[in-house]
Amino acid sequence: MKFSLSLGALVLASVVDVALGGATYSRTENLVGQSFLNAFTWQAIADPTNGRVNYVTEATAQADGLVSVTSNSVTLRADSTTTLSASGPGRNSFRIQSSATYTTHVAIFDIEHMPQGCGTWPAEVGANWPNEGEVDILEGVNNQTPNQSTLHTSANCTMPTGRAMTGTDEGDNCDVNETNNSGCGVALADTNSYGPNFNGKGGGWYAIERTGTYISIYFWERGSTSVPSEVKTPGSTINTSTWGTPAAYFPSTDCNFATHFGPHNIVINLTFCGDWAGNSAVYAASGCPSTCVNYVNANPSAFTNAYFEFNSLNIYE
Ligand SMILES: *[C@@H]1O[C@H](CO)[C@@H](O)[C@H](O)[C@H]1NC(C)=O
Ligand SMILES: *[C@@H]1O[C@H](CO)[C@@H](O)[C@H](O)[C@H]1NC(C)=O
Ligand SMILES: *[C@@H]1O[C@H](CO)[C@@H](O)[C@H](O)[C@H]1NC(C)=O
Ligand SMILES: *[C@@H]1O[C@H](CO)[C@@H](O)[C@H](O)[C@H]1NC(C)=O
Ligand SMILES: *[C@@H]1O[C@H](CO)[C@@H](O)[C@H](O)[C@H]1NC(C)=O
Ligand SMILES: CC(=O)N[C@H]1CO[C@H](CO)[C@@H](O)[C@@H]1O
Repeated sequence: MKFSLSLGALVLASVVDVALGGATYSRTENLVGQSFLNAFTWQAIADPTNGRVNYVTEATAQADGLVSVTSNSVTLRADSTTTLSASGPGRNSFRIQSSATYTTHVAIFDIEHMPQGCGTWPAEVGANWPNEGEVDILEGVNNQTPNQSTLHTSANCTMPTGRAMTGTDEGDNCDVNETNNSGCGVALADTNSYGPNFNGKGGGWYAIERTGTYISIYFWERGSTSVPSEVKTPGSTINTSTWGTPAAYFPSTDCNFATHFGPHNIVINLTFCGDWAGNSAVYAASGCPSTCVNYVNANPSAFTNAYFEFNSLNIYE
């Protein structure tokens, strides 16, 4: 299974209130419950990553109980009751994309639960992929590492070594062509940032800050004493220079951001198997049984915990 919380590109750009070097921002969206859901559109499309998945419409998701909303949460899940025919479509799941696009911005995701289980994967992206870039804020597979944040770009975008971040540099070349789609990833240091550990803690906060000269990813687990109060209880303004060292830091030193990153939509998706999670070596290393596709077809109850629960999404520009 594989799920993503990504920012990629599509259309417009709302702008902007930036100060230099760590910045202050004003809130433009406070998305909770129904307003969170309303900010996204459902994409019942073929999975670009070739997963054993069937992305459904919002109407189908509602009818099948794959989406639920309360006054303070949104839950998005995959089907966990249907045994699939090998010759039929994949497991029903969700792929939603923000209607708005973002350039310079901060997004704070308060996440209670993320998909876990054998065969899962989450992502943000740009339309004209990879030419407008993609930032995978959170991406993981099969309960396993990598729990990483990654940039995917066109050619001539690299990251310097020795960056000021708490995560571990997993590769400096962001060019998808030269890295077989891997891009430049940073493994997060906090072992509670992903999978069952994350869920056991009651989740936490992921945040992205994108400016004209850097992209930073922050993570704080629930209960952390270092989570800034303006992240824990989002208000009308934030000042990211008070947030400490980011988990992952991607500066524009050797990457022209203007030519590598366009306006990005937020994409939240959950797929099974496919290019990464279903890769036989990756799948075998995760200790999951059978082959990925057979497992996904035959074991609906294994996907009971394949869900995202979001408490809120606050956007600042
Ligand atoms: C989510 O969608 C983005 C954009 O298409 C893609 O790059 C990413 O791999 C997808 N992740 C999953 C889990 O489908
Ligand atoms: C893709 O990368 C290969 C090297 O891995 C290079 O030879 C080729 O020119 C690149 N193609 C493009 C379109 O950048
Ligand atoms: C943001 O925080 C930094 C670091 O504490 C501080 O120097 C700066 O004055 C703050 N900016 C604003 C507008 O409050
Ligand atoms: C690569 O990017 C640098 C700036 O980061 C620029 O100076 C250089 O001309 C670019 N090279 C190519 C081949 O586009
Ligand atoms: C590139 O990735 C594909 C699919 O993820 C994989 O099948 C292939 O072996 C990889 N190629 C290289 C050279 O690593
Ligand atoms: C939860 C988890 O898998 N954490 C891992 C994140 O990545 C780092 C670096 O690869 C590992 O050391 C952690 O164990």
